[in-house]
Amino acid sequence: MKILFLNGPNLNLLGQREPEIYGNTTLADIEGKVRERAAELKVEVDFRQSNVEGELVGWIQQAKGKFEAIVINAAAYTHTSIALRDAIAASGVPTIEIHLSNVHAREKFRHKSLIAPVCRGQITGFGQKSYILGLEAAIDVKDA
Ligand code: CA2
Repeated sequence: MKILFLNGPNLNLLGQREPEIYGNTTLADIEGKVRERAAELKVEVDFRQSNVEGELVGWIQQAKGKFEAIVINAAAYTHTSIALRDAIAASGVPTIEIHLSNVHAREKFRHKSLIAPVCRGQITGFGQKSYILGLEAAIDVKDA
């Protein structure tokens, strides 16, 4: 089984800015933890980040037939991107939405996710553990 992890804008800055919200862990650290758990669970992962909406859309479009699930932290595009929502819906690949912070406990504009209705579920607020929970959820949706 292959699972595609997608990370949206500014997540490349993790561990360098706003540690009070996002912690000191870098995206590379998180990728390492995801890869460790994926090895235990005997699944393959591809882990990508982009600050460009169209690049994320392209990766989602190409996922069909190559990946059995997508785990996405769309970052700020979660709250703005109809393009990402349409790409997820069109791909037919089961997709799990994840967030480091609890978006529902933050500013009102973060409470709305445009991608949530086309995702299988949302994991939000568990820090880097959200990625591990996303991985486990992705394996579960494939078995469901
Ligand atoms: O909590 C999450 O994972 C978010 O997806 C993170 C996004 C935010 O826009 C979402 O509402 C919730 C922000 C990612 C940017 O991360 C930064 C990390 C360090 C410094 C600046 C931004």
